[in-house]
Amino acid sequence: MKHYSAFAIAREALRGHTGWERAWRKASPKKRYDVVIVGAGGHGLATAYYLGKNHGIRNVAILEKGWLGGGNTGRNTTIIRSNYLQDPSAAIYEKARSLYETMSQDLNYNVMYSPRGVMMLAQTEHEVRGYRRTAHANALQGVDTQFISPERVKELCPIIELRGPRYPVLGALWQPRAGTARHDAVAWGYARACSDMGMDIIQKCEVTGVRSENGQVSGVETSQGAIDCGKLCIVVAGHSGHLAEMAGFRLPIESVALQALVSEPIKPCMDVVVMANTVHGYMSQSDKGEMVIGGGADGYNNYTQRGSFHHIEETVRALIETFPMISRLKMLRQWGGIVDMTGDRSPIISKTPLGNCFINCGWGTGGFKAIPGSGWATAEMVARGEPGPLAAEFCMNRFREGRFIDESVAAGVAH
Ligand code: FAD
Ligand code: PYC
Repeated sequence: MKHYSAFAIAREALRGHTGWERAWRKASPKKRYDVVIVGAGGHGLATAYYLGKNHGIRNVAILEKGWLGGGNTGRNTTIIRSNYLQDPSAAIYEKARSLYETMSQDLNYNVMYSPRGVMMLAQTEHEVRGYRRTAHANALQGVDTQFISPERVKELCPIIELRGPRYPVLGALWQPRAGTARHDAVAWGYARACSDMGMDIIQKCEVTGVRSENGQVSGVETSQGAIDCGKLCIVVAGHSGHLAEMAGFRLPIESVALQALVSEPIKPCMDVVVMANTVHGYMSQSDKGEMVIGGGADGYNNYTQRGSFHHIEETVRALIETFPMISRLKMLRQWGGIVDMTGDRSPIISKTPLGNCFINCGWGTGGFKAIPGSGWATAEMVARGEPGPLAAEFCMNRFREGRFIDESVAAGVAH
């Protein structure tokens, strides 16, 4: 793999950009792999990357039914933060956030990580108490957050109206090192590094069946033929229930659409991310100048990977209370992704009833921020056959045993 650098850009500029090579190889399936990963989203690719990098396992295929990064990884609003309440969540999201800090150097790929700060507005007394509690918990967990006053909110984000008609801003939970990254660059950066390690990324390869013998997976059926494997790892977000059914087990997961939209580009007006969970909206400004906006998840289960008019209206109407200046903006486009939601709003990183089959899912509305930490933890579980400390609490047995990791507030998006 050629090293990307300022020198390489200058060299290519002088020779008409004819020397760039493909970022990842086009691969066809081999008969057998040590590990097959289903799903080339951020979590599947990061799992493959850390399998190679941390555990030396490189005979790996990543199978993707569409194009890599074309699921939720390429459809999210790129918010990265680790201000969760429960200890297992803070540990994995903070691990992920810290890996994001050095990801561009680690992958030699600019993922445009921008630690611009994220604030979650407190707009009711209940939220004030909740976010103060989170700030205390984060202090004990080593996650740098503070509860800040309305005056500080206004200083950090001058376009906010503190005295909204229904919900005044009473303060905010502020994480200064949280921020955003370019979502598809994260997928592309991992893909390039995986391909460089000799792994096969096979696009347009849908898994249609899981073969098993004596409680062990022996391989998968795909739209490009049968593939044998030593271990199988399912990382398909909104399609997890479907894949689990193929493998013969059930998951405590619901699939719903989550939507977002962007405005026309405008001059820089906001250099932090703001989430307003009471009115159900959040907003940041992209490097292109578009206002990136999202709201709550659809209220009914569905697999429609697209936006809807009532969602634009509800989200924008709510946000205008807190950001009156957006009332004059034109909206450019909207889209949706299918998110996989568990009852406690925490992910599943787990062994399954099949001995050599593992699953990573349930990130719901908030898994972009977790990609590197999740990939790290899942790779460790797949390599060793047992979850390590980062993943242990996220096993699916917690639903049978009643050991929920309740993050419905920290999820930050209304469900
Ligand atoms: P995906 O990226 O969806 O990857 C799964 C892949 O599996 C897909 O590419 C799919 O095609 C493939 N697949 C499915 N079935 C099969 C099959 N049978 N065979 C082969 N391949 C298959 N999170 C945040 O942290 N911050 C945010 O700001 C944020 N905003 C969001 C906004 C929206 C509108 C949406 C939809 C989500 C948002 N999220 C956010 C959530 C985040 O996007 C997801 O949690 C995360 O991207 C999940 O990544 P993944 O790799 O698990 O899934
Ligand atoms: O988890 O921070 C988040 C988030 C914001 C929008 C969707 N998810």
